[in-house]
Amino acid sequence: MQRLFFALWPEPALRRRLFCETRRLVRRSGGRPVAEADLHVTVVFLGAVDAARRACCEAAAATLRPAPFTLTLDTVGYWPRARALWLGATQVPEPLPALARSLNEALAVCGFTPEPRPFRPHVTLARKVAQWKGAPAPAPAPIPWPAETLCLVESVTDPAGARYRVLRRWPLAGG
Ligand code: 2AM
Repeated sequence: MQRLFFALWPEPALRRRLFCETRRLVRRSGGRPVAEADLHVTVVFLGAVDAARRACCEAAAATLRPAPFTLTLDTVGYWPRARALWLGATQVPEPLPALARSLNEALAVCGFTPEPRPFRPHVTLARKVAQWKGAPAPAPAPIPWPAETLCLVESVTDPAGARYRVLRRWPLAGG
């Protein structure tokens, strides 16, 4: 079994920028930083999947013709229950929730039921953040993310926490 999810994965230059421009914020949060290499936006979380189901998920992803879009990350938030500090977008471009919806629909044939909670695209920056009041650290300047691929990612849990590995990519080409 593998623990899998679909995600947007930043290219190295964007990943660097996301990491550098949020470093001060993360330090102030007192939480455990997400490693630069692990920054991402989850589109659909799958959980533990065996080889046959993984093949089904890959076939499902290949049926999509998602449109490309730019996600502008311009806001910082904190979820107390998850104790997570995250970067998000005040304006989510419609092709992103449309991608999550169509992927969820395509995955139904593989036996998945869609996540009932509303889709809140975000980049988790730090975990185990005990408390976050926002001030005095301002949000970083807006960071545009031109999304060009959908990725299937494996989450590998080790004693230091989860690390991620991109397994496959599909272009967002539209049409
Ligand atoms: P998070 O960053 O907000 O924790 C791998 O775990 C990725 O899938 C993370 O980005 C995580 O979001 C997301 N995810 C969504 N639903 C999840 C769930 N039920 N369990 C674990 N991770 C989940």
